[in-house]
Amino acid sequence: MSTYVIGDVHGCFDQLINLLDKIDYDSQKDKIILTGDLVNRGPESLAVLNYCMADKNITSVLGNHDLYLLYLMSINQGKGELKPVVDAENNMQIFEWLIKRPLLIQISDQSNQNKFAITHAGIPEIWPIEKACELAEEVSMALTENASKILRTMWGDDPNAWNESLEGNDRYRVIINYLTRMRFLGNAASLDLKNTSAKAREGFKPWFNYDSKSYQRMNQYYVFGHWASLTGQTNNPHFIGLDTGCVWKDKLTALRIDDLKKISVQY
Ligand SMILES: [Mn+2]
Repeated sequence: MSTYVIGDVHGCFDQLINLLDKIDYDSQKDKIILTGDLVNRGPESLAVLNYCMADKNITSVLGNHDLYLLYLMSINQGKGELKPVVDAENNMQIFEWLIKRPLLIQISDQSNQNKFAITHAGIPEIWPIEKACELAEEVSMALTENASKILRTMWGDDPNAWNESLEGNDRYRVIINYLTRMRFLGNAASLDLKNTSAKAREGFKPWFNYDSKSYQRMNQYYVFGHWASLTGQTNNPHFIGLDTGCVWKDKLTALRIDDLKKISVQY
C-alpha cells in the first residue's frame, strides 16, 4: 500500500493515465491525492474529472482553476476548455464531487514519522498547520452552505494580507488566495499575486522561505502544485513542489510519501 501525491494535471488525461501506469497504481490498495488544478488549459478536463470521481481512492485539494470551474458551473456558463465540463450530462454530479474537495489535506506516512500538508499553492508561515487546517475547513463549510455566494465573491486580490479580524467574503477570499494562488510574500505576509515567474520582485520572497527553525523542528513536509515556473525547485527538502508543467508539455510528477521518491512522465 502506497500513497502518492500528484501535481497539477490541467486536463492532461493521457499523461495522468501514463503516470498511474508507471507507478503501478493499484486502486484496491493505493491512494492518490492530487494537488489540485485537475482542469483547464489542457485538452481533456472532463475525462480527468470522470476518472477521478469513479475511483474512491483518488481525491484532490482544490486549486484556483477548480474553483474557477465551480464558479462557471454555478452560473451555467461554459468557456474555453471548460465548456465540455459545464455542458456535461453529469455536470451536477461533477459539481457536487468537486465542491466537496478540501483546501488542505494533512496525512502521515505509514510509519507515522513524517507528516505531509498538501495544498494547491502552499501555507504561509504565519499559520501553523493546525491554524491552516481550521481556516481551510472554515472555507469548506462556507462553500457547502452557500456555494454560489462564495464562488461569486471570491475573485480579486484584496485584502492582500491576512488579518484575524477579517470577516465574511474578505476573510474567505484571502484564505482562498493564500491556499490556492500564493507564490511570493512580502512584509506581514502580504501577497504578490501578479508575479507568476520564479523570480521575486524586490521586497518579496517565495512563501516557502520559512525561518529555518520552524520547518526543521518537526517532521513536517509541505507539498504543493500551482507554481509551474519553479519546476519543482525549492532548495529545501521540506517543501516539495509537484507542478512540473505537464500542460506546458513538460512533466507530470508523483511523490510517493513513504520514501519521498518522485516519479515523472514526460508530456
Ligand atoms: Mn494553480
